[in-house]
Amino acid sequence: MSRLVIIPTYNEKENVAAIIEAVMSLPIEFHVLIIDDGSPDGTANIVKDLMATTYTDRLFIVERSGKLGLGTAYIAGFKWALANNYDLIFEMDCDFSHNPDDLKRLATRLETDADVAIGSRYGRGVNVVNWPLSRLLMSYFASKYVKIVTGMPVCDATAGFVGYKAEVLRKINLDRVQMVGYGFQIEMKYTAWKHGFRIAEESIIFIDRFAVQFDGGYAAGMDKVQDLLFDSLEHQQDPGDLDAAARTARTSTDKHQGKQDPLGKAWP
Ligand SMILES: Nc1nc2c(ncn2[C@@H]2O[C@H](COP(=O)(O)OP(=O)(O)O)[C@@H](O)[C@H]2O)c(=O)[nH]1
Ligand SMILES: [Mg+2]
Repeated sequence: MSRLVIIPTYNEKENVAAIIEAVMSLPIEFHVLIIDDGSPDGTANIVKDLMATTYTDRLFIVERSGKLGLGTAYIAGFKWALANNYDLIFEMDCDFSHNPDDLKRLATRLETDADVAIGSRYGRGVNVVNWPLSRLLMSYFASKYVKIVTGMPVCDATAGFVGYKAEVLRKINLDRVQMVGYGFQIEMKYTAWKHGFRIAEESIIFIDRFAVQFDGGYAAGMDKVQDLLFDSLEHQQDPGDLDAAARTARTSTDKHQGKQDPLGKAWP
């Protein structure tokens, strides 16, 4: 089984070497793909040094010219992973809010009983450290809401720590994924589930790098989630009719322009 961890980076010079090292030291082999959006702090140079000196055949980078957002970073990473024939593909943040050690458990699920394995903050209670209560409530109830409306049996629909079997990513038409920001995370899971893939959740503890200020208000946030979700369902409801969806699909840059970070962040 070949395994690839996709890590999007924007100004991560403090973390990038350490997170690569942590993944490379795991007892099962993972390769790492960094998707860097022209970080002004020189993150890409640190990665390229490590590629040349230390991890010559296990570390890779895709450099994009500007900050293009997380959704498109993952899509670029997924396409690269499929083109390079990886079996298991993971997405993980660079800032240690996802513990690299948990990759082992996600990989085990994919190698035994799941097609999609989610590092879940809300599987057993709430396992988030360093978030203001407002952001936590928003994220928690967004996931509850998605579960109720879609019937998808997932406690953490917006999770960004996820492993996919390659066949899942091959089945989902990546060019047709509409959402960006946290809507992207919902849409990927929902589409996989509608295609009949098995989704498993492994409980993780999510530790944010620092407490961020949330000033948008809970109600405003829920409005955004509803908006994103209904938009997504409109286009993903019938995976059997993807061609029809294609005929009506808009590009991610027209209809969803400006929706990716309603309050400035790719959360919940
Ligand atoms: N390539 C790329 N990475 C990004 C972008 N925005 C954030 N990231 C990375 O995505 C991950 C999550 O971002 P972060 O700011 O920690 O979001 P939060 O944890 O949801 O508050 C980190 O590894 C960031 O460096 C972007 O526009 N492009
Ligand atoms: Mg973070």
